[in-house]
Amino acid sequence: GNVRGAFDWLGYHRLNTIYNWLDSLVAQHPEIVKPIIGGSSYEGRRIKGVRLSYKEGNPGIFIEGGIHAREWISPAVVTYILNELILSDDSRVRYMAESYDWYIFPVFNPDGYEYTHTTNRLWRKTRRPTGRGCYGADPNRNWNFHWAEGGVSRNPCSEIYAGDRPFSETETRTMSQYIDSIQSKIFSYIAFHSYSQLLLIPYGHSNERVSNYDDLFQIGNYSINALSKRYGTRYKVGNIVDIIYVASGGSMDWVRGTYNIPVTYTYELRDKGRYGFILPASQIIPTAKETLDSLVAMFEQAAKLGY
Ligand code: PAY
Ligand code: ZN
Repeated sequence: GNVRGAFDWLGYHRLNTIYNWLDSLVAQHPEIVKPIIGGSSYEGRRIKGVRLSYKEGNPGIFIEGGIHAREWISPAVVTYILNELILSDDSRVRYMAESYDWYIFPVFNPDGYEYTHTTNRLWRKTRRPTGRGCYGADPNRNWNFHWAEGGVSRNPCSEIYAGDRPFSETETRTMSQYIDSIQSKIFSYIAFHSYSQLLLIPYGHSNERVSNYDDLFQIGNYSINALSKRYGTRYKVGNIVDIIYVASGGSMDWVRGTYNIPVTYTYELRDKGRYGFILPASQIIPTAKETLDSLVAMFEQAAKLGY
């Protein structure tokens, strides 16, 4: 059963269910929620999002979910956060919700996401035929910033295939064009992946630190400290190369490197490998609640540091 019509956080949902729910938000809250078709997929699906705004001209925060198909907790957490930004009556959540303009896209890779529901639960990539009978590029290796420098494969059958060239994939090309059109309105870009319980700071192509690394590290530590308070869930903060591995061509790195957007993080959500990508649905709400706690702390601390 679910409490708010056809949508809940008790299970993982198909793309159409998520999209219908986004439409229902627009219908129910037309003054604050506007629909956005940010891009499209190889198989012709739309990459749907919303803009949530209580006051024209607030600084913008972009939220990316579901770029990797099998990381189901990502769209689930992103939709939960969107719902809370609209309906929560917690004063800190309300303040955050109403102080920023939110660009929220729960599923960046709709073809892959559907494929994980119909055919192969552990699919990661997009679904374009890439040669040798293989399908898909890694949509988090295909962005045009230090493309294919490391932590990628040029083999079209690999899980981390970088694509034929930067933005060879419909999803990354179209979403990059959308992001380009709104980049002057955003100061923050947050991507949600799973799993590993990490809060990642750019970059992934080298261990070069971004200019405000010390600020991002400090804000990040406030954020994961707040995250741990509710259930004791432990995260680590750091540069991608230092705390996970080399991975070039990711979306966050492109946004940071191209536009110098200052507050950029990638979450690796629960867990640390016990269930991995197959995180039980009973963990959606706890994961989403602790993640929302961390976002509140993140943007409070960022504001204190002048962001
Ligand atoms: O920019 O987020 C980044 C790079 C790191 C992620 C990546 O490989 O794109 C980390 C992995 C991910 O979420 O895709 C971690 C998971 C466990 C994996 O598939 O290796
Ligand atoms: Zn991922």
